[in-house]
Amino acid sequence: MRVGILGGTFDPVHVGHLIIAEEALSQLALDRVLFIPTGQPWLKADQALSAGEHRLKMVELATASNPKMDVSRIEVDRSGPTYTVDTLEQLKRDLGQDVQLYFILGLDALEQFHRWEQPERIIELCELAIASRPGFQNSRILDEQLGRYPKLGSKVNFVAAPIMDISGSSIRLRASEGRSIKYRVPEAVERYINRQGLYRPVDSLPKPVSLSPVGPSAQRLLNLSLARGALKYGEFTLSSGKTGSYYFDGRLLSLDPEGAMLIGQALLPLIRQAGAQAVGGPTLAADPIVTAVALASQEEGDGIPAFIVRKETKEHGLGQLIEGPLVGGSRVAIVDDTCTTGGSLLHAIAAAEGLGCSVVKVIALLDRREGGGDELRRRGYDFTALMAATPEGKIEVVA
Ligand code: DND
Repeated sequence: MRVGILGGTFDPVHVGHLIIAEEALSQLALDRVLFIPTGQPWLKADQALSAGEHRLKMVELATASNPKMDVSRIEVDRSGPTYTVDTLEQLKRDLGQDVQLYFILGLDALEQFHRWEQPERIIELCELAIASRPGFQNSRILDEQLGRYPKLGSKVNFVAAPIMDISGSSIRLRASEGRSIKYRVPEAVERYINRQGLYRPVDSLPKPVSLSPVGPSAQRLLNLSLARGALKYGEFTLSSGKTGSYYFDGRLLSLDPEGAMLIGQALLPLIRQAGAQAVGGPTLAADPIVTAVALASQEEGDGIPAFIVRKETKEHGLGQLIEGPLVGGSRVAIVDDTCTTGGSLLHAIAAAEGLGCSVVKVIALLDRREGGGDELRRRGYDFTALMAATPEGKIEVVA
């Protein structure tokens, strides 16, 4: 089997990418092309990047109508800097050693090839399919790389493609200036960018209203947790079977009148600062929390509606996963009482994103520091906890 790989940041994917993939498919008689959005493009570490899930979704939308184009999330799901060599090794393992891989890349990417991790190994693992880009002279760039890696000579295939001066950065710039990106990206991608508010100029985003400091409210919440028995130290067996040095029952805090008030006061500034238009979370733990935020916002005059995410889709009625007055396409904050592995938060995030919402903030009252917070941040979400567990098993205020 002959498989083309088109790796890229895809922020956003555009017609330049789709055309080189299509040309590689036909000119190199490939069976299919796999688009692989990068997780952490380490050579672009100084650039702000849209969340991996957004970039992945845009590529899915762009390629959905072509049965020979697929999308892989292996790089978005892999932690640490993204190295192509790791991806190629994994694809060889997954697809079988007999698969012939063609890594498709533009000349600008080839110019940087010597800076990549283990270029020699990459040359062993795949062939290169090189498409021309404006401003880059084929021969100079190739000669330079051949000088460094003579073995590249037998691995290079050129793909003739119309030269298009189009790039992710130019599309981001146009979108941020409110200029049209129509026809530069597929229609579904354009709609997604608009709906999610990607690349929008910062000053068009909702402004934070009054910002009260979060730390003192979080400290009062911690004190109240101890006073109400919501937080207890000792030796406990948790539902997972593991033992722990503390026990936290968020319900004893969020259903306590003072606790609910403090939760609203602590979360509201964070939610406003992120420009969220609604706040939701996974039932049951988040139910009183989102209500507390909605109430606090109403008291300050700019009611932020709440919504609840069911564990499973309702069998009757509209079969909906989300309850409440959430408007599809809104900017939302997702909250929960605790974050352990992040599963419930990710479920609620997926539900909101399924309605075209963009998740601009994720908050937990307590981060147990068992990987969930790191996973959320790795996926590009802006995660904040009010309190977190220390390595010694104590709880401290971190907001
Ligand atoms: P880019 O960030 O340049 O992708 O990344 C290209 C690939 O290189 C990804 O798979 C990276 O993981 C890999 N890489 C980069 C750096 C280091 C390492 C690996 C490492 O292993 O250490 P873009 O989203 O900017 O573009 C995607 C591809 O499409 C590129 O090959 C680019 O040249 C090409 N392209 C065009 N080709 C023709 N006409 C146009 C193009 N716009 C983009 N208008």
